[in-house]
Amino acid sequence: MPSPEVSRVFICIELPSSIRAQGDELQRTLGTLDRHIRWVKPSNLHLTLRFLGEISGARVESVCSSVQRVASRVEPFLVHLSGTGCFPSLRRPRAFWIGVGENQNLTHLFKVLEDELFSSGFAHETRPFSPHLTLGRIRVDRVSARVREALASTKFEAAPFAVTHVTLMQSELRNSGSVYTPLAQAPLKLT
Ligand code: 3AM
Repeated sequence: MPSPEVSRVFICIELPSSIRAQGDELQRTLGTLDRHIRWVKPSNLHLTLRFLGEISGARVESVCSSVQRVASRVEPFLVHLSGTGCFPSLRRPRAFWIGVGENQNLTHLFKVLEDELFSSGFAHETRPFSPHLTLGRIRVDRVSARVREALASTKFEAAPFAVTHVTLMQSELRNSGSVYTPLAQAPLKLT
């Protein structure tokens, strides 16, 4: 039986309400496009840095410390969300996302975090870091040409926002959808 101590967690950047509202607006525009697209609740929109999966309570404590240590060494920076796309491809879209403009500060934060997690016993992430904001997940293998074209032609542009903290998030998978609970919100280095 799984221990109640185990939590499914990931590390992310939470978004300001203005960005979540813009995501919500785009979801509403595309809302009726295809019944197989499950939209992420606007309050759940986030930018994933690292998914850690199920870890023990003791490890959660250790990751909280790691996240805090990393955050205290990285200065706040801006993120510019722009454009949309699909994973793994537009031909077989499983996730529909908003893109993140080229951002060395974000890549640096990911690398520092990755090194810190490796030092505390986590295996390196094998997939390349490709920051994105998942707006919706698509529950079929193929979508129609009409849906593909609509996704391909969707534009998104937001004003840059300041990243001021990093969050360790718990994710509980319920029938009604994922429930996210912040376990630690670590402020970036005060300048
Ligand atoms: O919201 P995005 O897509 O950036 O895709 C999942 C989500 O990221 C990802 O972790 C975030 C919170 O759920 N995720 C879920 N399961 C995963 C897995 N097994 C995963 N990433 C990698 N491996």
